[in-house]
Order: sequence, then structure tokens, then C-alpha cells
Amino acid sequence: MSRIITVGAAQMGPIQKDHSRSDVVERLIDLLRQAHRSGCDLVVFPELALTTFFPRWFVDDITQADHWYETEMPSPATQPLFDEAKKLKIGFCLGYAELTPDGHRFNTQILVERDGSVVAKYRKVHIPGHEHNEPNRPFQHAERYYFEPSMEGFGVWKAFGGRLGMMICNDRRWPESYRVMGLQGVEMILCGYNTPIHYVPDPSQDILQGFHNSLVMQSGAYQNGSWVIGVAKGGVEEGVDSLGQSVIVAPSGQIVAQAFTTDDELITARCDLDWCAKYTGTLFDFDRYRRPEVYGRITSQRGVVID
Ligand code: CDT
Repeated sequence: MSRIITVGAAQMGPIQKDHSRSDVVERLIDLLRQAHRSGCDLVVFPELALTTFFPRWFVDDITQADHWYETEMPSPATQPLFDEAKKLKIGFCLGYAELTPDGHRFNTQILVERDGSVVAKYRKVHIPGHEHNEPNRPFQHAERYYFEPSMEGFGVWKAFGGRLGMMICNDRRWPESYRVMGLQGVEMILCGYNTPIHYVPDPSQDILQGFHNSLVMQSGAYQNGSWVIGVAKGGVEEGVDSLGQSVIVAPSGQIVAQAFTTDDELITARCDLDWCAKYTGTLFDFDRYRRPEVYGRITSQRGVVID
């Protein structure tokens, strides 16, 4: 029996600062309904899909930013999304800022099954940007001020008839993210992102943003024999232009669907999970070919050590 997940990558256009949660949830529900009409089992929304990308501003007292975080999920504002998904029997993956009851702040993504139950929660591991205000920048990328890195790492969960993992934005640039999930037999990785086109520390990379985006996800998919679903919040948000180019990548590394706008746009693909074994059972048969005995530096060392 073939194992197909029909996936919708629900790219979003910008969310401006004054857009309310309920405005945004209406957009998410519209994308969900489109996905249902296209026969999707699962819809993937971007990183921080409920708000503008608020780490672009610094506040002196972090509690002034509390209103950007969710303290419960579902909340009164997001309950209509959960209700509609359950009614349509469609699952979803949603990124949001999480403030826990004991005051921890995470960049979080949840996976919700077709019956409305939350089956998995992932908190971002690789937190990019800076922790202090850098007033000379055209905009901040203060994720390291607003979020602590997860100590839980990368899980893989049985859901939608397969083995699914999650990562968030900057995680997609690190081969370790994919490999830790690959070693748990992942078959589909769900990844939301917000990527400003202008990379302040090195503007020579600006023109390469689209190339790097597909480069890392195509490599990660191929080298681990997994589907990768990369979903952007793109377009000009509060004056900052962000990459679209959401993609659905097959275990072969080939792009099977790609967004062509920077707005709310659904792309879909029928993803055969059995395609994964063509790679994990041959070239990337980890058990047969990997050499962990010579990879010690990968986990024992953080930065470069020059002997
Ligand atoms: N959201 C996120 O992780 N964005 C980063 C931007 C580059 S680091 C300032 C990314 O890796 O796309």
C-alpha cells in the first residue's frame, strides 16, 4: 500500500504590526480551505505565523513584547483555526512565539493531527542574529534576545501515516538538524521561515538568499532521504523585504513545487513516503556506510579548532 501525504505549503505574505490575530487567523483559515479543496491531508504554515516578525525591533524591557507571544494553544484567537481544521479533517503545522507559564520564551512550531489533537511541539534550536540592540542596523534581528534555544533538540513523531520531524528557519541551514532527524528515520521535515533578503553582516549574500534557501533544503532532503517542506512568510513586512520561494523538496533533492509570489499562496504536492527508502536503503544506508567513529568532533566541539 502506498503511503501518500498530500501536503500544502501555505506561504504567507507580510503581516504588518497592526494586523490583529483574528485578521491573521482568517487568512490561515482561507489557506486551509484552499488546501482542503486541493485534497491536502496536511497544511504547513510559516515561522511566527500569527504576528509580524517582531525581533526586528528592540525593546528595553522584554515584557513590553509579551503581547507577541502565545501563552496557550489553542487560544481564543486561534481556536477558530483548530475548529475549521477539525471540521475539514485536515492537519496543520503552525509556528508562533511561545511564553511558558514559568516565563520561558521559545520560537515554537506545533503539529496538529486531522482530529485536532496536538501531536508534537518543536522549539527552535539554532537561534540566529544578536542579543543586544544594534542601533546602526537598518533593522534588528534580535532573535537571541527574544528566544532561548531549545534543549529538547530534534524529535521525529509518528503522524499522518509516516515519521515526521520539524525545524524552524535558521535550523534549515545546519546539516546537523536534518541528520539528527535522519537518524530517527524521518520521512518528512516541516520547516517554516522568515528570511530578510538583506543580510546586514554581509550584504554580498543578499543576492544569494534564494539560492542558499533551496541549496540547503535540497541537500538536506537528498542526504537524508526525506521530504522537506519549506514555507516562507515573505514580502515587504514593516519595510523589510523577505524571501518567498517556499518549496516542496522530494527525497531525491528535486523541487516538486515552488511558490512564485511573495504573498499568501498555497502550493501542493502528493508526497509518497516510500520514495524515501530509495535513498535511505541505497546510497544513504546509514547503518552500512556511516562512520560515526570518526565523526567525534561533530558533537564534542562547537567552533573550529586549528591544531
Ligand atoms: N528567522 C530566521 O531564522 N531567519 C534567519 C535570517 C538570517 S540570520 C539573521 C535565516 O536563517 O533565514
